[in-house]
Amino acid sequence: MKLCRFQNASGEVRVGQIVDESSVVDLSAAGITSVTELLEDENRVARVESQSEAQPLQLSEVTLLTPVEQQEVWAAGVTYLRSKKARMEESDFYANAYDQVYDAPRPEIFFKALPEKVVGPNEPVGIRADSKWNVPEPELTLVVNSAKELVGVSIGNDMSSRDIEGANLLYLPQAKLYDKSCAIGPCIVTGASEEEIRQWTIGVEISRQEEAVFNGETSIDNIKRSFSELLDYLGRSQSFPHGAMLLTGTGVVPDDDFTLEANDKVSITISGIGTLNNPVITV
Ligand code: DO4
Ligand code: MG
Repeated sequence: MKLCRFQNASGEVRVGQIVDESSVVDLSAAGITSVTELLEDENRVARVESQSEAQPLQLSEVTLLTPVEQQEVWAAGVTYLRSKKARMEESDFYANAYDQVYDAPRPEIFFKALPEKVVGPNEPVGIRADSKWNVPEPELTLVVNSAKELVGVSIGNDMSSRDIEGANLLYLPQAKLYDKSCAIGPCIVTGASEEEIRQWTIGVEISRQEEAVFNGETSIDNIKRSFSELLDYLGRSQSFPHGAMLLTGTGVVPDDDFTLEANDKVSITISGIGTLNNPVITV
């Protein structure tokens, strides 16, 4: 089941079920007004299916929004070998930290974004004005409810300033968390098991003036740690009254001579979910 938030032609925000590539069913007639509330409900499948006869809207007539409402957004790091290698290369003095965290029992997990810093489909993601080396990080995003149960997955972009991150590990929050530094969408897929999700691929294409300037893809199965392991550490000693999102790390990193520019377009595709498209601006 693909759940989304959208704005209809009258400007009202609704929760919907994407039923095929071009249509979405407005779930407000089933009393569903928030994604968060639906993810709390054990009977969500039946509630959504109660609208299966409803007349769908064309996706082209609505504006998809990020599915993030009040959830905290966190991110795991150095969960793919590719990420470990890239980080060790960018950081002369701290390479050892990345090497060690890849194999350590405790994963790297950091706070990524407040909901107001998260953008949705087709909204601009930001590159920092004080950074010279910026990349998108395409990441499978785990969605948990307030019971810390995995209730869905989405697509995330952990926008990162590699020069700031590489200059000093203590600058990580500045490299990772600023206006428009995270995109999540276009929907939340519920009901898929970890085994199924691990069969999916994740890829990114970056285009500049309509020309592709970077393409890369990997398998979700290359994530070193299990989803339950990541969620276990995320949920230790903290509660999430509205649920949370956890980006699971990147396995696709452009070569070191690549940096994003304003007006580039970033398209991240996860085979079982869809595509998240965002233009780039300087913030
Ligand atoms: O430690 C730096 C960040 C790692 C990260 O964001 C990733 O591996 O995706
Ligand atoms: Mg990342």
